[in-house]
Amino acid sequence: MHRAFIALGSNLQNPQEQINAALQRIANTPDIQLIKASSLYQTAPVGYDNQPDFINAVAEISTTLAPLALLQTLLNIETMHGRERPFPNAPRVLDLDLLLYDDVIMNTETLTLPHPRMCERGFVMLPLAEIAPNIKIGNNGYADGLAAKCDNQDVCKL
Ligand code: PH2
Ligand code: MG
Ligand code: MG
Repeated sequence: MHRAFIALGSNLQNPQEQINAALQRIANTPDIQLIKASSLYQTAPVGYDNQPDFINAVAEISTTLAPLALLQTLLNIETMHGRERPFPNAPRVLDLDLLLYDDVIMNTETLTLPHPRMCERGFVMLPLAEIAPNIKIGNNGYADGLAAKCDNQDVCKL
C-alpha cells in the first residue's frame, strides 16, 4: 500500500457539493481507501483574480495504484464532474491535484512530485497541515512549518 495526498478545489457549480461528491467518489474508487479528509476551506483565488472564491480541501488516501495510474484516476473523476480547461488557472468545477506519493520525488512531463507549487499555497498547506502536520514535503520541510509561512493568505476554515 502507498500513502498519497490529494488537493481538491472548486469554484463553480456549488463548490462545497463538488468537493463532498469528489471525496465520496475517491472513497468509492477500487484500489483507493480514503484515510482522512481535512475540513473545507474558503480561499481567495491565486493566479487569476477575477473569479469566485474557491472551496479547497486535502485528502489522505492509501492506494495500490502507481503514481501515473492514480493521476489518471483523478483526471477521470474531474471529467465526470464536467471539468473544462479554457485557460490556465481558469475557474473550475473540480480540480484534483496529486500532492505527495510516499516520499517519491519525480519530475516528468505528466507528473511532478511533490507538487511543484504546493509549499507556497495556503489553500493547500493549511488543510494539509490540519490532517498531517508532520508530513515531509520533499526537501522543503514539514507541513506544519510551511503552513505557518502561508498564514497571511486569505484562507478560512469553514
Ligand atoms: N488552484 C489553482 C490556482 N489558484 N486558488 C485557490 N484559492 N484555490 C485553488 O484550488 C487554486 C487557486 C490552480 O489549480
Ligand atoms: Mg491545481
Ligand atoms: Mg490540476
